[in-house]
Amino acid sequence: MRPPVTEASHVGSGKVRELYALDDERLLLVASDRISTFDVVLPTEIPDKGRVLTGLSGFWFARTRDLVPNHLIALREDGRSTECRRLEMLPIECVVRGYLSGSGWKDYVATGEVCGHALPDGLVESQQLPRPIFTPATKAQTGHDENIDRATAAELIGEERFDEVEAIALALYAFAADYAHERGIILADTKLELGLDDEGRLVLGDEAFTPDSSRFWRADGYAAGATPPSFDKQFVRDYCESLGWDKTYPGPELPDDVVAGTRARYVEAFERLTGIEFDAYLADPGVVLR
Ligand code: Q0N
Repeated sequence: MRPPVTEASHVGSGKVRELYALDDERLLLVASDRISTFDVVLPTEIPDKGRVLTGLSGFWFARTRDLVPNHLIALREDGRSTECRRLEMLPIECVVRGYLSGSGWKDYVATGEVCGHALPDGLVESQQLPRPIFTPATKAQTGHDENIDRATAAELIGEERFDEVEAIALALYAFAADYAHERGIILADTKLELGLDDEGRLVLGDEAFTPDSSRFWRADGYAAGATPPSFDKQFVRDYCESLGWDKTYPGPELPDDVVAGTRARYVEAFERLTGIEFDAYLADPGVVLR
């Protein structure tokens, strides 16, 4: 993607986002319209996906700043770029799970535990946990993040910091999961990234409570014992499965109806969660911060 500011140097990229330096203290986080499924970035973009995710993150940052400060400085007029404070990111992914899915479910089946949390016997896939659990992971440079227990995470960030991070992550999840549930969406789990500011205070960075960083399920129709359809990516997954694609690069082009249906799901998630019309966000991204 072309740097949006010529003086800004590219400092990092994820599968679907880019990070540029604005100056010593500030970064620009740009969310593209790229979409990944089965860990592969597809050649077809979903129009406005990056704006939906940027708007949702801004919305949550504005509503959780009393729980923990965050890196947001400003949303740009393009709706997809966030000016943010430069942090020293912690070397762990801060994952909270309220439901048993993905790697949490896999680990439970194999060991009866997730990240050292012993869980009751007999849980089924996608079941709600007795209480949400903090399940940190390493940040893999390539391949998959690896779930780690308290002792391993504490080696990376220290015991005291671990306790602080766990409490913050659980409080953030509880807030967002309650909020989403009142609007018909289950926040099954979420991945947060925390960093330290120049005075050593914990600050929430990256994106927060977006469909890319979290598992969103429709509350109506939710049932434990299977994998609920993904709120946002189900059309894409179903289409990819129908092709018999082997899930290696390059992924398939998406037909127009799959693109349109998927864009509609992202916009629906935005509007249900924020209560704001997406067109109002496009006209003035600042609406999500008020
Ligand atoms: C940072 N990552 C995670 C975006 C996500 N505020 C910050 N200060 C310093 N570093 C980071 C942030 C933030 N956010 C976060 N990497 C660096 C991964 N990136 C990959 C590129 O897209």
